[in-house]
Amino acid sequence: MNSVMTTTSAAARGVSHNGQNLFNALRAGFPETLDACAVETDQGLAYSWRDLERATAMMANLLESLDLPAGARIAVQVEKSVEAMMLYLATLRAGYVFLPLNTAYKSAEIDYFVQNAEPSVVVCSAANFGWISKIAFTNGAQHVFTLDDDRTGTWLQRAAQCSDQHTVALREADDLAAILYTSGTTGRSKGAMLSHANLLSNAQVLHDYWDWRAGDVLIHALPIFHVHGLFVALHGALLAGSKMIWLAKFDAKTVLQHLPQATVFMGVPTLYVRMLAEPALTPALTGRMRLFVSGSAPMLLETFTAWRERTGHTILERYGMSETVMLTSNPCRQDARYGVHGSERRGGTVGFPLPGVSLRVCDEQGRECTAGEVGAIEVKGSNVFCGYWRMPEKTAEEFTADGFFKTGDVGKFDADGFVTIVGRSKDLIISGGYNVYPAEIESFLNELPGVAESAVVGVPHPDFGEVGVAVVIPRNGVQLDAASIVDRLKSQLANFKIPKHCVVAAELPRNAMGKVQKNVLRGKYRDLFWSGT
Ligand code: MLC
Ligand code: AMP
Repeated sequence: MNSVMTTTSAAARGVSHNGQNLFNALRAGFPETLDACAVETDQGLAYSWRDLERATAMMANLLESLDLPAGARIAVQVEKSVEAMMLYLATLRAGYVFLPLNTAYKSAEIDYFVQNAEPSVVVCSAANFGWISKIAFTNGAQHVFTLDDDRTGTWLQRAAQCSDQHTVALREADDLAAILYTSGTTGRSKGAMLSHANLLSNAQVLHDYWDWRAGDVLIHALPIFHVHGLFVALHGALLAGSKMIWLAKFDAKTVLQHLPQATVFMGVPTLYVRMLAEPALTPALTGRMRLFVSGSAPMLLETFTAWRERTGHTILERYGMSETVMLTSNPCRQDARYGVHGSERRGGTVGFPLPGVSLRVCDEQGRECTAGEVGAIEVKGSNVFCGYWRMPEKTAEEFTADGFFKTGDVGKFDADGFVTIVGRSKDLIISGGYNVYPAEIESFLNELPGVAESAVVGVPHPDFGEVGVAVVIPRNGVQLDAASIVDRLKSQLANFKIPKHCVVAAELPRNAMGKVQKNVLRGKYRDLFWSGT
């Protein structure tokens, strides 16, 4: 019998737990019958809630046996697997700080993160052990383990020797649970420090706002190194004691196959675009589903509308970021704060500020805008992070005098209270839900031999929403070849950051002040991949 169908989760029942460790709250969400299926994978594996309990205990005991300093960072760059998810939970359980890294990152990127975060433990795939362990040990890590997506690796070998009984480490609300690196508009990435309270408060708000319930089944198709897959999706399912259908990688056909067994799906807009391209997507297939969530990047109104026409379901769009977890959401059920509009999911908007989140839109003078006026989005709440790792000045710059975090997003409220994001003040490209900072790509381009300067801009793309285009200016008398420039970048940067088009040009357009006019470049290349918007 599947207990998630028959029992109310402990979190929903309000069972109390000791201490402020986020793991305790997630564990309290497990159903009473621990033998029920918690995770079913696309490889045909099944894990019970007891498996999650025991494996996280063993892994937490392994971490504790390593005699790590308080607040030690556990950096993890591994392919998605249930064991990798357990490693995250075990890190919480043992009271250390989880540092997930995108599997696409290459050595220059990993080198920076490891130097900056100084993790005590690094876990990587066996294939990358050589170069990653070198970086790790050079930067003071005490332990490097391997973990692969076929349930092998030294991490599991060592954990298998540990006891499956473990007392959850006591942690205060403000103690760090995770550091998520997020690129900067200038300079290098910054580590956003998230506490147990940041993550738990947001997870509890979403549990309620999205009406998670016994019997929910989540299709988990997102990577687990970013907020969306690691926190929003995973915490939601665990708090509700909901079974997860665990896909190692997003594939539209595989998701469609599993839709009839599921009730909740979360994705970035690219995932919806790809599923809409499948003729098999029909209302019959989505009959059991109750909630489709989209976020991390803007969803086009035409995708929102097409989804409703094809499936009969209205996508719930929400907005968040690494520094704040979730900020706004369209309603799942009636939101009493918004009267007649309180149950409407309005396409093109990201909905209402979540309960407990103060969100304001301000003009350049810091005055709060009225409905319809566009300004900078600023936020406050228990979900807002504790600052950037070892960057107190940068942290201070990003907060207003009255304690609001400056998101770098530009938006407006409408008269009914819905928030719309209309742009970004930060120079950022969001491609398939991943953030790409032009400044970072330009700094790599500018280091290449023969390059005088460069500019990277985002242009519309039918699949990824937005992709980068690089314009490169050679030094006097140098012949540059766009294809070999791209090859050089590929050897140094994560693949999703590589501009999808590279042009060698004589000069960059500049204004009277000498500033590069990126808007001119955006206009010039905007129809390169798609003229649909
Ligand atoms: C892959 N590629 C991308 C890309 N993903 N290019 C640009 N943008 C992307 N996002 C390129 C690769 O470089 C490669 O190119 C080719 O596509 C195939 O790679 P792949 O790995 O096989 O791609 P695929 O599996 O199709 O991945 C696409 C995707 C993936 C959309 C499934 O990008 C994805 O899972 N995105 C979700 C990201 C996410 O979870 N974001 C949440 C951030 S949290 P080549 O040339 O090398 O062959 C956040 C806060 C919030 O933002 O609010 O949630
Ligand atoms: P990250 O730093 O990876 O967490 O990305 C956060 C950024 O993604 C936000 O600051 C927004 O610019 C963007 N974002 C997240 N959700 C949405 C959304 N629903 N619509 C538009 N932009 C979004």
